[in-house]
Amino acid sequence: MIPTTDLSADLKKIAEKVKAGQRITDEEGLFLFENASLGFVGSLANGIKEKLHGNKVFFNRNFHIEPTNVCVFSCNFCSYSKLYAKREEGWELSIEEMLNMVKKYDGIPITEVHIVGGVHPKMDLQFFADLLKAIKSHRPSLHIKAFTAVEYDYMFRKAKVNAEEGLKFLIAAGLDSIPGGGAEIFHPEIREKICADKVNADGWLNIHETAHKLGLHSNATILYGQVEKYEHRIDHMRRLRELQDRTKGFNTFIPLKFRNKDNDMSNVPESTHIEDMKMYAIARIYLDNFPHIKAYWPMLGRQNAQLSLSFGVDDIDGTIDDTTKIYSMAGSEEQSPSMTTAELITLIKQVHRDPVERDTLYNEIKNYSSINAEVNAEMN
Ligand code: V47
Ligand code: SF4
Repeated sequence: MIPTTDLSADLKKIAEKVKAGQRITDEEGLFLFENASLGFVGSLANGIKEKLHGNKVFFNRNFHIEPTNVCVFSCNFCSYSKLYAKREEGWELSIEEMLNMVKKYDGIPITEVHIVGGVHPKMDLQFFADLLKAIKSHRPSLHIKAFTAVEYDYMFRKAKVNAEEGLKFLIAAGLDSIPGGGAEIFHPEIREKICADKVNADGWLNIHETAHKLGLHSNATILYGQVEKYEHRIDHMRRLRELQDRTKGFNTFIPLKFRNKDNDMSNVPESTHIEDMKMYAIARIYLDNFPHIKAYWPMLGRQNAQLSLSFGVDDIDGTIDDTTKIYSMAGSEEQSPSMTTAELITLIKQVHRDPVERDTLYNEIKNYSSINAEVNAEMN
């Protein structure tokens, strides 16, 4: 698109393209970030969301295990590993301790465990394969979504295996899919400033591409609202859109708002709520080949998660237990994130959407639109 001096005519052209189901260019994406009102992008994004998923909003029943906050890397935005470095709070869980966390959910109808943490020099490929095996042999039907590309890159290099060999080894042990963390911002100019020493963009994308080729699905994130510019957000999403064109392996895109408490970037102000909604909306518009856009409520807070459902978001993740520390330590609204299924359903219904419980791969488990959350005992 060649911008003219007539802003509203240029925006109208983009709107026509989007409504016709056409892909927008990088220049048009940037133009939206720089010139479009929140209402404009919100309405386009909501139109796409409703075309794809109607009035449905997805959630799942999951819990998190964070094996450790010890980390060999030193991302400047990370409050989590910082506390360990200052000897203020650190943990390293054994396989037995993590298995006991899984056992706590015996008889409770959760469908997913999400495992992610710091990169501990002693927790290696074999340790994690043993962990996956232990969980699978205790509860074979539990979907294991585990480890970011950052953790894989380190454990595979240490074990001297390539991505394909390492992933095959973990799939044999019980790995089912890969979460979206560690992507941050791919552009080297920003990556160098915020997380110089961990896997770069090509390494992150290669691990996800290899996983997709082996039949796994994965998610992708962006850490926005820190020192990046709009052009870096577009660059990030372009790399993901290109990979998705090749593999179709991504399920969902998750914008993660930078939180600034107790980390080395505390001087960087956090983005406004308006900026947050704009990020969701433009992600929904630009990433035309991603089936889902997720708002991670423990980081955004409940009300903003509700608001995001009018800005292109169709998924608000799950009933995460308070084992998730990466955000509470960085200053999110949710200091002890946990919601019952009934609370999640009520949250979605309050904004007149239809709550649908899904599994990790977005197979629908139950539509709660005509079920009264408060009186349904089986939901907690
Ligand atoms: O990669 C760390 C982020 C991510 C901060 O795939 C921060 O379903 C904001 O990726 N401010 C890990 N963000 C969490 C993650 C995730 C979460 C929920 C669902 C899924 C999924 C994936 O947390 C890291 C990093 O980008 N993070 N510190 C911070 N101060
Ligand atoms: Fe380590 Fe992840 Fe924190 Fe970076 S964001 S320091 S890789 S725990």
